[in-house]
Amino acid sequence: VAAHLKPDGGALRRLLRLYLVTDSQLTRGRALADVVGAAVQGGVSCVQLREKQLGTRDFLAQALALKALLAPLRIPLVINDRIDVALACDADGVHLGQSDMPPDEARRLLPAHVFIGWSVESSADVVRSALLPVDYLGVSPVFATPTKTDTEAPWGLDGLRRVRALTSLPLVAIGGIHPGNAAEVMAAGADGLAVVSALCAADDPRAAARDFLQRMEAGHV
Ligand code: TZP
Ligand code: MG
Repeated sequence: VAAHLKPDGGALRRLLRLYLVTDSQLTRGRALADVVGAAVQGGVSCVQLREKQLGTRDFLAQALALKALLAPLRIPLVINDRIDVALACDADGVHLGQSDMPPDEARRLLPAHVFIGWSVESSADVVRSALLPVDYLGVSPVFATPTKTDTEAPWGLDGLRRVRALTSLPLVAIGGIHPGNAAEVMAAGADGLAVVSALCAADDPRAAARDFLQRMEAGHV
């Protein structure tokens, strides 16, 4: 990640390829930084800090620790939802859901080099995204998942194909993704896979990340 340039579409697509989204409640007692460190050794290309249960102070402390880990490796750190925390830790990106700060407001508050991801849960959201200052879309959820249950109906692979046809923005698929479905999700039009449990809860997060990337390559996508 260049110091103060927002990655363009092509660079962003590459950075989003294997996108770890954290949940420290799923790491089975291991420190989050250890799990993230192992996963990036295995080839994770982007990390989003998403910790719904943490208060602001602990959330910021985690953000600063991950930033220190990832910046020397040129792996972008994305902060879920919290613009203030993103600013405080000099994050590379923020990820916004449909109930979070509207992208226009976030864009006004953030430095120009910080990229914005936006979760789309309906076709209307995808259409709306064309008018918004967002840099990639999270297609959410692609499959039903116990990790997040307060979602709209899953898109499925057909839905992901429909989103692909509606937008040229980089697309990250999220929800129920594991190495066994990685290739077909990519083939349906995703530029990257966003993964919580299949990386955070893996026995060996480094091996799990490698497994994802091998299967994505084997699928020639
Ligand atoms: N947004 C849509 S689904 C989801 C989020 C944060 C959770 C995905 O978790 P998992 O464990 O990768 O299915
Ligand atoms: Mg949110």
